[in-house]
Amino acid sequence: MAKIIGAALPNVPWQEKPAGWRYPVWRYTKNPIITRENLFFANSIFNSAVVPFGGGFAGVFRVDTMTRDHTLVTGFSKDAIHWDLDEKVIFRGYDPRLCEIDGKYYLSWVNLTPHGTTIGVAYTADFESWVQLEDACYPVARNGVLFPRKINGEYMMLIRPCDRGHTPYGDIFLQSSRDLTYWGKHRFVMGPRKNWEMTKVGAGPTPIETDEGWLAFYHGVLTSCNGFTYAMGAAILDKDEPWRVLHRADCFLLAPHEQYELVGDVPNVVFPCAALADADTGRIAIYYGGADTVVALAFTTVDETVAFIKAHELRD
Ligand code: BMA
Repeated sequence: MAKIIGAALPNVPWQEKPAGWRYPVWRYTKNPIITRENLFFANSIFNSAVVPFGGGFAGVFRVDTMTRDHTLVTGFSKDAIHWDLDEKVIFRGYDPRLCEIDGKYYLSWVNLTPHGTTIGVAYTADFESWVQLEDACYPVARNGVLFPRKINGEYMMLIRPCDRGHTPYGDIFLQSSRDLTYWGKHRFVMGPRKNWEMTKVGAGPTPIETDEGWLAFYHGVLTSCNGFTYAMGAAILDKDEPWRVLHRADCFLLAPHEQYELVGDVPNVVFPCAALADADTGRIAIYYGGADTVVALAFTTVDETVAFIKAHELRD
């Protein structure tokens, strides 16, 4: 049985797997959990990040406004399902990720510069005041995802170099830093391999530490005659050298099949940005954007996902 290495989270949101469902990931029956109704002047609220905070939960939410500006706002919840969002914009940009390292909550996101997108980094203790650090990359990059602890004394971040547009390629790389300011030691992690992710891959939620290595959900993109289709895959990265992929599923674990994933501002998108995990039970709740319009929730357990990855191992 695979185990999560980390804190207990007895209030992780949860629904049992539906009877007869053979796949490792299942959706919350009341999806979507966040829509534009959650905030005045929102066109869409999607690709968002959440963490346990103060006995409840806090999050940073991607709100594309009615002027179609990309903004990030905070939100709070008691049960991680019903959220109160704040109208105050904390940063401009999109696709936030959150993780706690040594008692601080770090936000990484797609920061907008005149030269293209890069990875913004900031931290907070209270989700009220933020300290913004240097951008973690030169432009152009997206999908910057920090590991939730230092590895061999260094912070590590997954990144996805790209172009200024809707990039028709993309591999996941890793970079390291002693101080969250200077980044280097770039390593290739993974690129597209199978048809479902043939165009590009990008990191998803903060990796989850397990006794097998880092469980990393990610997104993979297929190009069809009708444009891009975004689905979620999963891999296990080496504990000490996380650029080494130990196991990787050859198929998606969640793809746009439900109406709120198929229909929206950008159809056919499942875009995972966060996961909550309970080390005691192995339960994992995955937060993902549906069709660039809403936030949805799905469930798995560490054991089911690890077993599925190994049963559907990517081979040459
Ligand atoms: C990517 C990002 C995501 C978005 C996806 C599909 O390039 O912009 O925010 O969900 O495209 O539009």
